[in-house]
Amino acid sequence: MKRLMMLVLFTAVALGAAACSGGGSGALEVQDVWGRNAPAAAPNAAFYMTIVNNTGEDEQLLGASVDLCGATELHEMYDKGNDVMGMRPVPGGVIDIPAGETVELKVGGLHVMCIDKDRALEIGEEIPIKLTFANAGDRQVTAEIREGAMGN
Ligand SMILES: [Cu+2]
Repeated sequence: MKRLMMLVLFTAVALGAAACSGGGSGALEVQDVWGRNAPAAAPNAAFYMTIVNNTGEDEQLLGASVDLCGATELHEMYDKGNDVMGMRPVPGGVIDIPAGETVELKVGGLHVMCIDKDRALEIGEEIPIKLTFANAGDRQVTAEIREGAMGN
């Protein structure tokens, strides 16, 4: 029994070491890209995603481009005071994704803002988005349109 415990311990330590030794060997991953459905009459839309930086280097999301959007900006929500939330372009125009960290673009926080879209976004459709990163360069991802409440 004691020997088994030692083996388990050793395995756990070995696995832990393997998991921690990944500096620079991992990839930049963009996961769970989605947006809310919106009628054609709504001028704007937002897209959300999770960006995982498993590389050993700090990364930055510099911008995004979506064909059906007249313009695309990286936005954040902020407290305007009196319980009112507003949104604005992120400071410096970029979103930092430090080495080893995960940054979520999510409802009520960071998002890709689609301005002057030219049509409706229907539930279930897939919208191609080109993301531009400082190190990884251009990355093509696909947003799934899901049903969502109106407003940000
Ligand atoms: Cu916005």
